[in-house]
Amino acid sequence: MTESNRLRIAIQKSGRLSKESQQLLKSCGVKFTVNEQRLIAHADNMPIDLLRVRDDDIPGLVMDGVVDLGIIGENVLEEEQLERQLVNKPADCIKLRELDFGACRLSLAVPNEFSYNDAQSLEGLRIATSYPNILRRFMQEKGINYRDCMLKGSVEVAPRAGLADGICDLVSTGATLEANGLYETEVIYRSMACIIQSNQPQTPSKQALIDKILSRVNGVIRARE
Ligand code: PRT
Ligand code: ZN
Repeated sequence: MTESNRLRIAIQKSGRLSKESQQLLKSCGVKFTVNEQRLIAHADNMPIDLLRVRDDDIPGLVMDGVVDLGIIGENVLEEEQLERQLVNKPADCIKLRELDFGACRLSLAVPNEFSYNDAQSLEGLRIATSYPNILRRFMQEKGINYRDCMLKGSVEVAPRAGLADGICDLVSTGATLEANGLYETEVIYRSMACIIQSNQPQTPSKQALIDKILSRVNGVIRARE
């Protein structure tokens, strides 16, 4: 029995979005206690269950209607949407709003000694990334041929390790690029955290709860501005 009368919200279990996702929901009046060992946290004062999962799983859980809402970086949402479109899986959901945390950009970067003029400088080169679909879209738009080097982590060390000529990775302060002798050449996607809803039909009571949460999120963010 996978249907539930309780609203299911997927948030990142542990990582850069988890504290702020929990804080946002608490500021909206959702009372819950997280047990680090548990996947699910039940709210005490509203019919809401929080699912604490890897961020990469959140868009798919929402698009498949397994959960009703998710809090996720737009970068991960966009990448999953492009991936699902390729393999004909459900790729739709409703972006309720952008949030006020999780700011970063997906950028191309090359070693300091690389002489870069424009994106054409990457023609025929190998680029390490965890975002192959967003990278492909950008390179196709520019008409540039390149080769992939898919890495889920440690993307920034790929050029020094001789695995790739450049990288396409998330940047916020730029300190990681600098520490690895790389410089940023193009921003290909700008991202914030966002809240998304499954496009499955909701019962009136669940939709009313979603509307209430969203209106409180709007209020919380307005007050923080
Ligand atoms: O375990 P799980 O799969 O859930 O987490 P994760 O390791 O995949 O993700 P996590 O927690 O690192 O990031 C979650 C989300 O936070 C990302 O998808 C982005 O939406 C957002 N975010 C914001 C960032 C950054 N800023 C960021 N700086 N995610 C990653 N980084 C990394 C980046 O990959 C690079 O290694 O930080 C480094 C660069 O930071 P600077 O400050 O040195 O430029
Ligand atoms: Zn992840």
